[in-house]
Amino acid sequence: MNGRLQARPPITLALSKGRIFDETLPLLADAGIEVPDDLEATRKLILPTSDPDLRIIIVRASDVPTYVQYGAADLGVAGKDVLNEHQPRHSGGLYQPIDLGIARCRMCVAVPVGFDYEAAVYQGARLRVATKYVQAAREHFAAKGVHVDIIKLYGSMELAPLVGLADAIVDLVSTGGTLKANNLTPVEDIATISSRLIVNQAALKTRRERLEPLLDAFRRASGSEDV
Ligand code: PRT
Ligand code: MG
Repeated sequence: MNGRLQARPPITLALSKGRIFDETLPLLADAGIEVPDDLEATRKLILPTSDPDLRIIIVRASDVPTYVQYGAADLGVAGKDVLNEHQPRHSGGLYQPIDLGIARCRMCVAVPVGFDYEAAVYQGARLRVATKYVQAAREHFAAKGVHVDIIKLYGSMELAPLVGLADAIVDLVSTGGTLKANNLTPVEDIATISSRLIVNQAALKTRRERLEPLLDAFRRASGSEDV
């Protein structure tokens, strides 16, 4: 032992590009934290912030819980939709203390305009449902007692009913513009969605004095109660 203390990595916050990054920045700014890099212009995946002890990593939206669960990130911001699909859902390691109220949308069942969804469900037809949200769709239709075949897709769900891949989709809707542009209409709401701050449980214990002020800042900036 040479007696030197091992330098600890800065607190690491995992965000995804797009609306989560865009809507988290103002919350950080409220906490006095600026992100100097222009995300559009840089290809960097690790971004410093004005706080030397806080850095941001850029990952796919659906990978945020994985980075936080394994402790590669101390914190992250992820949609409730993503958290609901994350496996194993009830594993330890992930704590969801704050609903940030950002990136809001609804999760819906949608069908082509003119498709009689109620009649199809009433007649007990076996519906084919295309979605990225397999878990949520399964739970929704099981609770209704409707038999469905779920077809897993990774994007552009709106296309599936237009080309005969599925009768219905389960997707996120915010303005409704995408459904409308593809001649689809929402027929059922499954859930309201917003993004949560998630925290690695071990980090919360070992780095509590660093993380608590950040959590408080997020709570204040989002005007959120603990969930
Ligand atoms: O795009 P990528 O495959 O990398 O990942 P992602 O789609 O998971 O990431 P991203 O950045 O698109 O979304 C991140 C999070 O934002 C999601 O996990 C949701 O919690 C939240 N969010 C809020 C949304 C929307 N609103 C939303 N409208 N995510 C996706 N959409 C899509 C929707 O799937 C549909 O294709 O936007 C389209 C509908 O929008 P409207 O406005 O036309 O209704
Ligand atoms: Mg997307």
